[in-house]
Amino acid sequence: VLAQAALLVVSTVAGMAAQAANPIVPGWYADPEIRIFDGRYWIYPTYSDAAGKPEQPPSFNARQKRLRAQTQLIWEPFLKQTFLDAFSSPDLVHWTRHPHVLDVERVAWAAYAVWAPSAIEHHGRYYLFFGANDIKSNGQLGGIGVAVSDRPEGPFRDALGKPLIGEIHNGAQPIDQMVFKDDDGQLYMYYGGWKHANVVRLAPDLLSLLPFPDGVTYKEITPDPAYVEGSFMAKRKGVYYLMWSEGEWTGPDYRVAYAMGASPVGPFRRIGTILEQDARIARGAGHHSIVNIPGSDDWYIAYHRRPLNDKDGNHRELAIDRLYFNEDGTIRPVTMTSE
Ligand code: FUB
Repeated sequence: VLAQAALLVVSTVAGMAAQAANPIVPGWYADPEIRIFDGRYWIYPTYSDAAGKPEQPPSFNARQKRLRAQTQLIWEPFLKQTFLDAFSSPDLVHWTRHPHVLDVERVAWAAYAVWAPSAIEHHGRYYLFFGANDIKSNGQLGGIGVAVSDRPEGPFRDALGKPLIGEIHNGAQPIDQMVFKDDDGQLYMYYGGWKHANVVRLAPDLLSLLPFPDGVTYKEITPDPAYVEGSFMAKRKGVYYLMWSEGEWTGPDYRVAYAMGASPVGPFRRIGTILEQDARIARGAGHHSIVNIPGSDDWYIAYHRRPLNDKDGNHRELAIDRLYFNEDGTIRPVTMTSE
């Protein structure tokens, strides 16, 4: 299913093999964001292994103990999620792992639950926005951070020494950020869990927020009561597509829905779902991103899903499938594949 991409990508690599299998890489990963940097595809996912059972809590090192005290959590299933790997490919078929592009050891305020990175190139530097610490309420340490590198494979260094967004605005949990550059160069960041989505404008340094002309910094854009998390923005033929995940993140019905709008800040009109479980292949398919093959109108969706027989909520794997638009700009339901 991915073979055509090898022919179309603006890459110097030619004649790649024809078959790619889903999952695209071994191991537990989730929340993949797919990007193109210098003619190469990049995927930045969450490392998604589980920490163990509540009755058998893992041991903490001194740094984790100190940070856990600040985040007020007793036990967390996300304690192994302390780093981010990235994957790169010339053709969407052959993937190279880039281990530990970000590690909490290099982020003073982050301890675990390092989630859902969003990467963007800006004036020759690479910015990696990430969530950490899974904060539960205001006053706890955690939120959305930003790290910088001269290369897409990192290592990324925390740029602020604290979260860029560490508080709850409009009821939105500060996770699942996605940075989008519009055609006029303005950078927006979409984010939010707990059934609320916000959009903010990034200042030109990408390290601070720029209020909107109406003075509001955090604009709520929750597109639908079913919205849960994992917002993603794409633009095609002048139309803005706000996409997100619905359902329980550990459940089989986790899915992807989308809305369309004429502006990056909405209003957005919900159209429907585009990715759902397939009882023959995998369940819990969600938290996605999409990519356009340069020079074409061919699109792919990267997402995570659960193997049919795996019971651990954190065990998710990465897949890529084709995404097709209809003539009227709506999106066809994705056919999940194993290859
Ligand atoms: O991977 C950790 C969390 O699970 C993400 O932030 C959510 O979107 C869900 O996929």
